[in-house]
Formats: sequence, C-alpha cells, structure tokens
Amino acid sequence: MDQGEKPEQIKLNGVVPGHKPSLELWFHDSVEISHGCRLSIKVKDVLCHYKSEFQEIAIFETEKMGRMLVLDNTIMLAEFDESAYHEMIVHVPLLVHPRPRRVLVIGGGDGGTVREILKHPEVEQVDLCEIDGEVVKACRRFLPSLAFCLDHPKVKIFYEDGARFIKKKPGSYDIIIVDSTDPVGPGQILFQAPFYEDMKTALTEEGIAVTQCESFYFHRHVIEGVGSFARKIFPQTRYYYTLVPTYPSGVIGFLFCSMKYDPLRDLSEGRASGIEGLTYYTPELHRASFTLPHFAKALFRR
Ligand code: SPD
Repeated sequence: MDQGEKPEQIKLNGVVPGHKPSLELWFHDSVEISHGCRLSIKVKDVLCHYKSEFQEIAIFETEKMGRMLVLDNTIMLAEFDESAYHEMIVHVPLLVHPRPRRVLVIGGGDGGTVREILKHPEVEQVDLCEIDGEVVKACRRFLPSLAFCLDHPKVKIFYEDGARFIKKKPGSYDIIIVDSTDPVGPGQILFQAPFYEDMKTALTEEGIAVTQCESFYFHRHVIEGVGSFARKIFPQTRYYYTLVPTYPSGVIGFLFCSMKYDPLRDLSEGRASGIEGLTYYTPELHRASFTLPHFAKALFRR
C-alpha cells in the first residue's frame, strides 16, 4: 500500500467500525428470546403505547412494514404482510363450509379477520368476542386499514372473555375462528382442552373451528399438546400454515377442526374465484398449506 493511501474499511454486517449511526429506533419482538433468536423492525414513530387492564398495547409507524400492532412486546401484525395471516385463517374454513352464515371470531380485535369474513356474501352475522376493548379502540384510531370493517351492520362486538362467552352459545355457529395472542396471559385458556370442548358444543353439526396454533419451528410442544387433545374432541383435525415474515420464525400455523367437512375434498374453488381483493390466498395455496415438512408431520403422530 502506498503511503497516504487509506486502508480499506472493514464492514461488519454493513456497520463501519467507528462510525456513529444517527439515532435509530428498533422494536425487538420478545416472543422467541428463549430460542436465542429475535426479530427487529425499524420504527419511525410510536403512535400509541399504554397499558390496558389486560396487556401492554403499542402501535408503531415502521420504516418499511407499514403500521404494526404489538401486544405485550409481541408483534401481532404489520400492514406489510397481515393479509397472509388473515386471508388464511378466514378463507380456508369459509371456502370449505358450503353455507357459512353465522361466524364467531374470538380475539381479533384489530379487525383483520372480520374484514376477510365480510368478503363472503353468504355470511349473515359476524360476532366478535374480544376481551380487551382497548385493542379495538387503538386499532379503530391507528389501524383503519383493518378496523374499518368493525362498523359493518353484520358485525356485533362483545367485550368478554372468549372462553366464557362460548359456553353460552350451544349450536350457534357454522364457523368459529380463534384469532388469539400466544398462549401466555389472557390467551392461555384458548389453548386448553375444555375450551376446545366448548367450541365443539358452540358449533352446528357441520361446523368448523380454526385456531391460531403457532409455529412448527418454535412451538412444537404447543402444537403437539393442542393436536393431541383436539383430535380426541373433533372428528377431523388438520394443521396448515402460512408465511408471515414479521413473525419471528416467518411461519405461523392453524388447527383446522371439523365436524364433517374435509379441508381438501370440500374446497369450493368456484366461490374462491368470486372473492375480491385477495393478495395471498389462492386455492392452490390452500391445498399446499396442508402439506407439512417431515418434522412437523411427526408432531401429529403421537
Ligand atoms: N406470535 C404472534 C402470534 C399472533 C397471532 N395473532 C395475531 C392477531 C392478528 N389479528
């Protein structure tokens, strides 16, 4: 190297040693800390942040992922990829049931699941049971791209504990969707056998329940546990998944619990083609999402 020539700077993951970055705000999802792994999202602004009776609620304006809802330091959704979650938790069961008229959502106070249900014209009534009214309030104000649908005349909101609410509704619903948080705090009870028994009672004889059932990378014990009691309660149970880059493992799955209909045999492709405004769901993906990696399939054999 000639004298006076500057040595090449060594970069570590794009960071030049000695360079002082300007102030940056990153949110770190805390759900996977026990796996020694964390997802970080760059934030532009904190739109709201406060504690409700049940949990800590925050909504951020992010740099690249749109607005993001965080409950108890765990990412619930980002506008960037929420459609991959909400379209799959909704259209899979609603396109398998031939006449989904009455639908119950437990959790889902952000409105994303209800928004997708309302794309099915045959649905007559959507009951939303959300334990935390503050989530609905915050999303109405800061996440209108999801919460706008909560004022639709077919929608009725109940601010109650879903596990208690469902006990009062025997034989009432064609479809139940559990759009819950993780199995900690208020969401814990929704991952237990008595709740699955009560869901079965609340369904009609041909009903379908779909529940948020975590990631096959990081929550194998949850999937194994729920899978083992759910298959004793429902005539049919199948696990399927979707890809959500703003969840720490990039995937999240659902348990399809059915009294009669099969998620592959009974899919109505004709009705699927009439649904407007889809960005993720296709009938091909519907089928493919039930095909699991070898290790995930093994979780259901015990
Ligand atoms: N690990 C986070 C799981 C969150 C699932 N629920 C999201 C709610 C979106 N409506």
